[in-house]
Amino acid sequence: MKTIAWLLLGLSALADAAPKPASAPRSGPVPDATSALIVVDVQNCFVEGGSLAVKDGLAVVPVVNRLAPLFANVVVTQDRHTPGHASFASSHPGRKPFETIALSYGPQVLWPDHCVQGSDGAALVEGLRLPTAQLIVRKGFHPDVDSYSAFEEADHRTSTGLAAYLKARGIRGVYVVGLATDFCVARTAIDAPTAGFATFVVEDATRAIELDGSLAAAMVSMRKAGVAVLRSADLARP
Ligand code: VGL
Ligand code: ZN
Repeated sequence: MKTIAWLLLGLSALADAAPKPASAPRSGPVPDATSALIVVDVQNCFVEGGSLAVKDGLAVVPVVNRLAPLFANVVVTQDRHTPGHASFASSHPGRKPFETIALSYGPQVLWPDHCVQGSDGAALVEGLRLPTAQLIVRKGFHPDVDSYSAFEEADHRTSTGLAAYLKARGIRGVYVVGLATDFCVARTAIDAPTAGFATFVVEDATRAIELDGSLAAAMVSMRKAGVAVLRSADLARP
């Protein structure tokens, strides 16, 4: 038993030591002129020290920065709430953050105050390097309606205009990264195939809030919607 364990350990050490080809063959999709990278909500309020900090949120920054140069089209989203927004627990007397309540458009998780328009928390994380970003979509700015998705607000009626913008620019595939995997990344990714886009989520360029199994549920919903989940190492240079 012990011998087998050492043998396996030895084999894996050998594999680690084996020289890797300079450009390892990659099996994943190749971003081209018809692809867009959508960088979701990489904002101060969602990273370490923020009012709705996602565990390890800053870890997405170097991965996103490495991915961005592979894309001719980069779109950024920002959660931008009014003070006293309906998604804030503080707007509902007696309610606490992370409880769910019924709003006119359906169930709404209540959050700590976050990403208030004009606040430092709403600003993009400083280390984000997206010099070629061509559009910033701000969402969640209607006082009574939340918007996790970059395509459509939570009332499922109000469009952000993003699908039309991307189509007008000839985009056919979107790669979604950022924060948080189980809320704004997932909702954006889930809406994209319906809008007609081939959709990928680059998993290691996202981090989750994780509320009562929300990450597992989001992964199931994304797969059901036809979203392909991959890792940044799978992406080939165009
Ligand atoms: C988000 C909760 C509330 C997100 C935004 O960006 O995932 N989550 N507002
Ligand atoms: Zn929000």
